[in-house]
Amino acid sequence: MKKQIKLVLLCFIFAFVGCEKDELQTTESDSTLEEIKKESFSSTARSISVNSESALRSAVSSANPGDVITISGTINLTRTLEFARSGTSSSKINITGGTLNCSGQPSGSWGVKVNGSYWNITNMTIKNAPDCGIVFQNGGHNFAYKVTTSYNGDSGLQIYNGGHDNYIYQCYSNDNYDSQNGGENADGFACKLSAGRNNVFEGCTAHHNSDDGWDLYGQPYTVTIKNCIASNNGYGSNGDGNGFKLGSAGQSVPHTVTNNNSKNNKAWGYDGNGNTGHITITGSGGSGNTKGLFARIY
Ligand SMILES: [Ca+2]
Ligand SMILES: [Ca+2]
Ligand SMILES: [Ca+2]
Repeated sequence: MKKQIKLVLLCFIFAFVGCEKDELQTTESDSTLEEIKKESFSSTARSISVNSESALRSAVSSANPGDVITISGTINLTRTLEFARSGTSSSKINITGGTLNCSGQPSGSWGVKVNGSYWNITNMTIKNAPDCGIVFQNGGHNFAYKVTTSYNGDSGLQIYNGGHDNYIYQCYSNDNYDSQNGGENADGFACKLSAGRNNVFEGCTAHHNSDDGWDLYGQPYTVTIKNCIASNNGYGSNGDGNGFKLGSAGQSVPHTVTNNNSKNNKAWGYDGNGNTGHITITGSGGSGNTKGLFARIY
């Protein structure tokens, strides 16, 4: 209400300045105008610390560019937490710290869903979601740093459904397991089916996930994976167990997979999985994978 009154006042003053400039004399009017302009056009970034689900939801659903939301301790989520708002290229929305325990969510829920753009998500653990831990879709230009996804009921961190220009840096994904499918689906990191362009994973680790370490199944655009480690994946009885699954049959997508280490996975270290695109595999190696290091890499 206060904002509306100020807006009306602002419009009035603009009109006044435009039409009656000669008659506007006092410096007091000038300074009032400056003050109202300032308050109307710049949203003041907030720094908020939250330690409850309701406070977290409120901070996230009203987040503006530049905000810093700090999670303190562990918050138990009773349903999916959605990041729907967006920052800007020069002023991200920042959310950092804490643990989100998603075990109380309804069956089939993702722990966190990022539909907005320009979020910095840092130093956070997301665990025990019935389905994926965190899913990036629709939006883009999101940055995840030191995000750990563990013990979720599908992939730990997934990008799909148009999610683009996401940079996943030094994140950690382990022990994700879709027990209802015998572990057929839960990958450490999945960028698959329908993700957009320019997604990058750098310096991340996936281990002891029930299906694959990384999975680019059906991904139509080049994904970059560098300086990452996949180890001991494929623990589900139905798990495929590739360190890096780099596409699928019927595709020709040239992924870039540089300086990675794939070790002790149940199947292959690196499997093109029928993707006939040229995969640049420079500097990538590994050891101890049951089937071998490279399969169907062209
Ligand atoms: Ca699922
Ligand atoms: Ca699978
Ligand atoms: Ca998979």
